[in-house]
Amino acid sequence: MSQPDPDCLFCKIVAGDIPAEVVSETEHTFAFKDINPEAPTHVLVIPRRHEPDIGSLAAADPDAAIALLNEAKSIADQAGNGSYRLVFNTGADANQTVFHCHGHVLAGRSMSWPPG
Ligand code: D5M
Repeated sequence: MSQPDPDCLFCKIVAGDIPAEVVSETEHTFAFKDINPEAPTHVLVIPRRHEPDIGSLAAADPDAAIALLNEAKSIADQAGNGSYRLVFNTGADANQTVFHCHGHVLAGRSMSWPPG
């Protein structure tokens, strides 16, 4: 099992050291509302273990990666009509700013494509 990163914002949220609006907790995942919501539903679903991105998580702990995808769907199902966007910004050029894997669950409004 990987250790929490003491410098990681999202590890601190999982540990309860930084407050968050918690949406769900499971064995492998932790979900909370994004502090800067871009849609009526904007929830971050993260693995409890510290991995920098979804590819690293899938390689290191496939069960946790699958659990994260299942939890994202569960949150989206509660949000509305079945339409949602699940985004994993990966790498600085893709606008990843927190390097603890997280999926953005966005729902509750119509969306355009491509993203900016
Ligand atoms: O997304 C990182 C996301 O993390 C961004 O949408 C803001 C959100 N964020 C940052 N700090 C917090 C706290 N403290 N609570 C809730 N949400 C937070 P990225 O894909 O890395 O750009």
